Amino acid sequence: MRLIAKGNMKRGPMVYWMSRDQRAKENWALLFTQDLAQIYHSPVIVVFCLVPQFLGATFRQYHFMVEGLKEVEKTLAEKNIPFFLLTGLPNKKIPEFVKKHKVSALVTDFSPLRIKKEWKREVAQRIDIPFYEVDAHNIVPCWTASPKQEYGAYSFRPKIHRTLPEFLENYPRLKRHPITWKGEKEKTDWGKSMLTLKIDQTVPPVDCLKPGEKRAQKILRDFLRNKLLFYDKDRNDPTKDAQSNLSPYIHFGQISAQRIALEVLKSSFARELTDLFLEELIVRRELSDNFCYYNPDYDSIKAFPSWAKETLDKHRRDRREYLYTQDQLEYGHTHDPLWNASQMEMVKRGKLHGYMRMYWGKKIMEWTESPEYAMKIAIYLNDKYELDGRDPNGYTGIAWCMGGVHDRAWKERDIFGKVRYMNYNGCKSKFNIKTYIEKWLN
Ligand code: FO1
Repeated sequence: MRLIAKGNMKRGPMVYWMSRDQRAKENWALLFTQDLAQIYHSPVIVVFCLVPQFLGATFRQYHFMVEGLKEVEKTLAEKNIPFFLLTGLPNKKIPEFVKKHKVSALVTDFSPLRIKKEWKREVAQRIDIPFYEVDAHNIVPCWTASPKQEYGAYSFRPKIHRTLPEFLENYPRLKRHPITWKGEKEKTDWGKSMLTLKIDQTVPPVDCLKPGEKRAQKILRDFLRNKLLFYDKDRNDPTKDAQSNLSPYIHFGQISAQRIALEVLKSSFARELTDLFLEELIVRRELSDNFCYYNPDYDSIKAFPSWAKETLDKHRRDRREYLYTQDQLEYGHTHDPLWNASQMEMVKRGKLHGYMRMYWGKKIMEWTESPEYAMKIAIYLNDKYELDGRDPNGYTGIAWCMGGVHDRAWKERDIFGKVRYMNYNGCKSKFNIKTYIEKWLN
């Protein structure tokens, strides 16, 4: 927890402005708000500000998020904590709410993205009460793990492992709040709130991943019981459903990485197996928050390491054997059925397999006229179709593909220069390509 802005407490409720960590249980930001409220004998209120559009999110992501929020409202009500859904921009709606209800202090969760930094700054300028920020998303708070942008997992891993024991602890229970809020509270009108959205309604919800805290716990149990054992063998095989499928739930905060890590460590699996999964879940994921937090250009080629910018510049004019437009890529109309299948998996399932994400990104780089255009298309498609789009993990993964972020230089070649190359044969050795193509291209 850290104090964003000082101020004088008022006599009203303590408020948690929920944004990234959309869960009632095991949420450090909410637990901190409740602690504050108990010290000052105040009620607790949770507000969520539903914005009309958010970085290209479509109906697919908003639906997943709102269904999860409905569950949050129910769970909070059982704990005597009212949930307010505000619609509009937080820089206006949050200060209004604070003034109207004479809020004592405001708490919010942490996101490394530019948009959340702006929201926080503008809210802080418009309120005069204490304003706290709690990193409820990472196990080791982003600003504690490292004070600067890390070069790669190798430099970040020791820092995480050194501080992990202090933070990887069990959560206290969210108590039924002893002080009831006496103010008026009309019933949340979810339908009416959804009408305020100005989003692309043509991307449908996915039916294979149902939203919500309870469903996330079920998927975690299923992963531990049926998949973790095969994780090292099958995790890179997109024809097998061997990944955890937890990333959309983590993205919306419907489950915490801390809970997942605690359950994996409690399981009786061999350490080298769990270490592999925890490397992805903890080191790689927190490294992506580190990258986005300390590098404001995380969605541009400006964020690439200098060796990558140099080598890509040198190869800007290399002949591209294939050149595709955004539409051709979006509809999977390239010469490569494997790549087309990966695009269709993203469109249909809303979650492209982790291994295929690399091939998918590398080929966009190879088949477009510039690294800038490649980044723009990859981010656009990822954020339009992926349930976990707009996530630091996504921006970092794309920057890894296009510009060697957190990677090293490789043997120089056309177009990529010294940025790591991936090809069809690389996939052939990993899994049955024909099976994968049949699965997604019919
Ligand atoms: N956060 C909000 O506070 N309000 C929103 O209306 C909102 C919409 C939204 C839609 C898609 C999506 O992927 C994320 C969205 N978020 C929203 C932000 C999200 O919860 C995180 O805060 C960000 O992803 C930052 O990591």
